Amino acid sequence: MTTCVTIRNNTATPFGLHGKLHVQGTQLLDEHNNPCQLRGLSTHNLSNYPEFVNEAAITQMVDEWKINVFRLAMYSGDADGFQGYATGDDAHREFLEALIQKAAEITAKLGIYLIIDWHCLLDPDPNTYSDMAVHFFQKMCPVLKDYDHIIYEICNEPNGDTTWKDICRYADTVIPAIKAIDKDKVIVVGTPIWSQRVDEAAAAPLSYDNLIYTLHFYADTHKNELRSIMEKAIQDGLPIFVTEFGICAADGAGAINLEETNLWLRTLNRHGISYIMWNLSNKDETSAIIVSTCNKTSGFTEEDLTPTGKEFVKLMVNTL
Ligand code: IDC
Repeated sequence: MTTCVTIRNNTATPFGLHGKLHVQGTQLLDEHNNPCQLRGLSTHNLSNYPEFVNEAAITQMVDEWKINVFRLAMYSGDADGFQGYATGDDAHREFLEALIQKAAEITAKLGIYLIIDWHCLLDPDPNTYSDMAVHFFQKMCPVLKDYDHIIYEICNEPNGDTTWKDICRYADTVIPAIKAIDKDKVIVVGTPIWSQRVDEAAAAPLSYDNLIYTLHFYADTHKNELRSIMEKAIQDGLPIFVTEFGICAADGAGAINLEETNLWLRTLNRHGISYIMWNLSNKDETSAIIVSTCNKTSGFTEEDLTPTGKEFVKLMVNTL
C-alpha cells in the first residue's frame, strides 16, 4: 500500500478548523487547545455493509447532515454469517485494509475525522484476538500514521467476564505496538460490560498519553443509572468518548426513546463529550438509518431514511 496524504485543510472543514486532536484531563482538545466535540455516524459491520463506505455517501453526510466524524466498525470476529478481520482469510483481511485506506482518503479529502474501530463484540475478551489486533495495527499504522484526522479505537465493547484488568492487559499489548509506529494519535479504550463501566477505568486509568475511554449507551435500555456512572467518572477525571449510541434498545431494535435520547444528548453536550450514532446500513432494524427497501448507497432522500435516520439528521443539523 502507498500513502499519499492530502488532508483538506481549509477552515471551512472540521479538520481545517481543529487540526490534530489530543487529550488533556477530561477533554478532547484541538491543535489550538480548544475543546473539540465530534458528532457523527458509525458504519454497521464493515464485512457486511462495505458498500456504504463510498465518497458520495460520506460527502452527503458531511455537506448536508453536518457530521464531523465517521466511524468504521471493523468486527474482529465472525458475526451474522460474515467473517471478521481476525477470523477471516487473508483475502478478506486485504479487502478490509483496502476499504479502510479508501475511507481514510475520502475523509481526509472532506476534512472530517475518522475512527478506526477494532470491533470486538461476540469475542467478549479482546485478549482472544490480541495477536491479530497487533498484526492489524502493525500493518495499518505505517499506512495511516501521516493522516492526522484518524483516531484508533482498540476494543469496541469488552463484555462477559472480561474485567478492567483484562482490558489493561490487552491495552498494554496493543497500545505500545501502535505507539511504536504512530506515536501520538488519540486512542480510544473500551471499558467492561459493553463499554459501560467507565467508573472502573476511572479508578485505575492507563498511563499512556492521548487516551480516551469508551462509554456506549442505547437510550431505551440505559438510562439515569448509566448517566450517573458517567458523570461520576468525569468528576473523577476520566476523559470519555461515546463512540457508539443508539436511540433505541441495546439489541439495536425495539422502540425509539426520544425522551431518554434528549436527556443523554443534553448531558453529553453539557460536558462537551463526543458522540457517534449506530448505524449506517439498510438492515431491517430500528438502529439502521436507511430503510431496508432502499437499494441506494448514496444520494439518500427523505424517503430513504428510517425514523432513526430522520432523527439522526435532525440531531446532527441542529447546532449545539
Ligand atoms: C448489532 C447490529 C445487529 C447485529 C449485531 C451482531 O445492530 O444488526 O446483528 O450487532 O453483529 C452494540 C454493538 C453493535 C451492535 C449494537 C446493537 O457495538 O455491534 O450492533 N450494539 O445491538 N453494543 C450495544 C448495542
